[in-house]
Amino acid sequence: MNLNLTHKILDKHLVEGTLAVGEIVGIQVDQTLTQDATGTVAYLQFETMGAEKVDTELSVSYVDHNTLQSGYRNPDDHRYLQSVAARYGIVFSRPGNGICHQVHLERFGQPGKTLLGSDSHTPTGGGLGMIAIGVGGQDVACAMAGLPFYMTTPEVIRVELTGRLKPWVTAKDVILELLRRLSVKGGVGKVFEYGGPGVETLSVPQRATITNMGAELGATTSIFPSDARTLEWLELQGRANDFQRIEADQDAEYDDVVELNLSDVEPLIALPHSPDNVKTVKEVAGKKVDQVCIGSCTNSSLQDLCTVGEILRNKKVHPDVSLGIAPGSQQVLELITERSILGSMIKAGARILESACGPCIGMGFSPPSGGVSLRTFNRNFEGRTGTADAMCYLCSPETAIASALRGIVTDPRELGEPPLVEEPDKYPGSESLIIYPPTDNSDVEIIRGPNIQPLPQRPKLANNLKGSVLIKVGDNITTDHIMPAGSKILPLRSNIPAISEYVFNPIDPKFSERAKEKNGGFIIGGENYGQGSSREHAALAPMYLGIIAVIAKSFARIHKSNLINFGILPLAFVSESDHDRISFEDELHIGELHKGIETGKFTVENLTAGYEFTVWCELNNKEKKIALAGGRLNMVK
Ligand code: MIC
Ligand code: SF4
Repeated sequence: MNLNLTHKILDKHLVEGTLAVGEIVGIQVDQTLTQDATGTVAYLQFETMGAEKVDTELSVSYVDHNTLQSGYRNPDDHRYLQSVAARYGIVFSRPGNGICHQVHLERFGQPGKTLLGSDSHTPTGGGLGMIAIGVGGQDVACAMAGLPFYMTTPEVIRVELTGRLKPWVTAKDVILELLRRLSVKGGVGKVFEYGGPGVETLSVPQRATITNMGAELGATTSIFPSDARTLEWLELQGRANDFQRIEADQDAEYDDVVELNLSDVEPLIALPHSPDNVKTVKEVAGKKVDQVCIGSCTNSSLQDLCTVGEILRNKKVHPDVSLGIAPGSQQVLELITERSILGSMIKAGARILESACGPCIGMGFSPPSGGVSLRTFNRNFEGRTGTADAMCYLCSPETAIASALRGIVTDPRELGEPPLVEEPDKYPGSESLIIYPPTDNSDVEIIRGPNIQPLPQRPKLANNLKGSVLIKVGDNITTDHIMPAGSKILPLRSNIPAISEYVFNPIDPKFSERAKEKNGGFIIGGENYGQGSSREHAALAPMYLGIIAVIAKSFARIHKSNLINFGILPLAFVSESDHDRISFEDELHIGELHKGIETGKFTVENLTAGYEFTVWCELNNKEKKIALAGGRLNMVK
């Protein structure tokens, strides 16, 4: 046998197709997760499928993104989610219980299983040896209804780890090193499978930091083998029964190999405004810092917070820095309280935030105008902090806290000996905020508040499309540009007409108005269009505004399938120079669309400038049907 770990797990779950790079395969999904910001739409779609109960081994609905509850909207959403969970046999993790990925790692993840989540950082589960993939809510809804998940078989890249991390160098620096080398597009169509002698030097939470931020590489997912360290973690969590040893065969085959000597990694930091804009901390040292945030699904484990708390012991945060700390889960919060870590943080002057996504998604704790914010998070896209001109840097908790103490970007190695953080004898179950569904769900009523609006629909695909270019954007446009989040907009996630007012708001506040005036039209994009989150709203709201097609140089994986699922054609330029030729407000016409869906080729007439160009859209048979139906919901119905 010469199977790599990825193929071993996929093979066991294969229900359709063959595992050959580029081929479409159908995978059986063991577990699903949703979070509140994507969950309401996912469950609204699930409801229309008419299933009696979820058809998975485990489905969990987390509330972690929008926990501010300013006004009735969020609590309405939470109540809807809780009632849907009880109705359909889904475990419900209440607000305050923690960030979905951290809690899932602690309580539910299992080596060798498949997990589909309506959040792009679902690959965190890869730290436990799972195939964990982030997708749009509609894919999760289908998986909950027992349908397979269809995907293009990715390449499998072996990341050969050797050596051992030096003191003060962390898992965060490892993934920043990969982002520095490979860029935010470097992982598109790939799975990063970690192996080699360096693996056993990393704990499960460290591995999870690395697989979590594999999302920033654009990867389909990332995975570590399940070994003695995995067993150790599951035993501490009281879940040894969930353990299964699973690793690649000795002579496993890979599509490519990346070598990484852990001993060579240095403390690194990503500069504004992209996670791949990486420099060594030394190069940036001395820069004045206004704010430091510790937390997020990347770096909020017990180990991370204990390290931070120990460094802070008997010290004081610099007077010019505001330090916010959000523990990743109730379990972490419970343990740092017991171990007097929380006390040392409070005494040092930290502001303790709720166990939730919080500042990572712009839900409070925004930096001041032009402020420098150092965050242990995974994304530093422009405006994501909630302050349009803030400068957001991404680094390890060690670098962040050293900088919080000194008031300037500081290499943590200047702090002397690193603190010793011991594992507890046992992690507490911490299930007071978890609600298991009742066995008899027959009289559970689904509760909808006025914020829960029905989903808009799109008619079948017409054979001719005409419209004007409503916006033309460059490379690496993120879903945060297309459909921003933050405390003002996030509460509108269950109300598509209301949220659609904010499409492209950070780059063109008049976009929505113009789209409505013109009855829709085209979006022109550059490379890696739609990178970042899994939010379907970045497709659903443009669909509501009448967007017919996005014509771009290339697309990010999750966003591309969200576009198809909501009846928007993701068309790619055949010749990149056609991107340069096209102008804002040009009138475009595409004829013979139905034939184009079949052949993958379309001719676009630029009626304003008087020329034609070719675009392509390679769809598998299922996607062709979805595109013709005007979206997946129409088809499933
Ligand atoms: C993010 O980190 O961008 C989010 C918020 O978690 C998104 C999901 C969302 O927009 O609700 C993601 O990563 O998919
Ligand atoms: Fe939440 Fe941030 Fe993680 Fe997204 S990246 S799940 S917003 S903590």
